[in-house]
Amino acid sequence: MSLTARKTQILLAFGLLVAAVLAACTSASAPPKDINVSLKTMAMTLSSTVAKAGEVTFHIKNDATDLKHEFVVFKTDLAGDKLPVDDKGGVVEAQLTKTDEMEVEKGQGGDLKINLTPGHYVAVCNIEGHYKAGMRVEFTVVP
Ligand SMILES: [Cu+2]
Repeated sequence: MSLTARKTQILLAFGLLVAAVLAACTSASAPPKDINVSLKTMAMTLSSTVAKAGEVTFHIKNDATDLKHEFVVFKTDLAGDKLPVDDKGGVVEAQLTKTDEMEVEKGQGGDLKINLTPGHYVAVCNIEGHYKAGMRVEFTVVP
């Protein structure tokens, strides 16, 4: 084999390796079935705002050092800041479709598994005043 052919072969092999790595990276960014949830006074963040339909596990951590918080998940087409509230600012859960919820003491954590169908969801902390103070986040479940 000539030196040129050998070089071509090496370049081809390298190209295939790059393509394989790129493909692996692409599949790694597919919607997750595990989502990390951080609760703070007064904020809520998710490691991903897109999830894959089916059993989704929320790994919840209450990162606050002062208060207990909740993670309550509603399936709704309403925007995160447009949920029905009572005169104390609490979300009226009876007017919504609640999938599940978990309370987490300050500094503690826990896993919550929920079977989710495709659609739009809003998660909130429904301890009095916390929703209005900003403890809410929207996410989408895709097929
Ligand atoms: Cu809260």
